[in-house]
Amino acid sequence: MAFAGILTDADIAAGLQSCQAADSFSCKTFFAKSGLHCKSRDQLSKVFGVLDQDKSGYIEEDELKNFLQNFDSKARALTDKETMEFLKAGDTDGDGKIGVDEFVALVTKG
Ligand SMILES: [Ca+2]
Repeated sequence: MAFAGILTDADIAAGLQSCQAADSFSCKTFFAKSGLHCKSRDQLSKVFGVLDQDKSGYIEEDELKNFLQNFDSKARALTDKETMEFLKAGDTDGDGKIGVDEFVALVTKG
């Protein structure tokens, strides 16, 4: 199943392949391998809507932990270390969660 009609199965497989081992996840690598980094703001807003599982308008720590499972239900959860690094990378205003603008900036920054 292609993710929100935005990524192909091959894109998703390439992204997941890059972070199979515990503590090997890098959001920058995942976004590059999956091709998310070159999607439009509209498309990334849709992706954000999927990742924001409780529709709070933010991606919180527990949602980051389950990030990979949005792409493949059999994927692993992120470790606490990976989750904190992901949050730190995206949370530029320091409120402890990632908003849509922060998400788009995080994904598309080279
Ligand atoms: Ca949320």
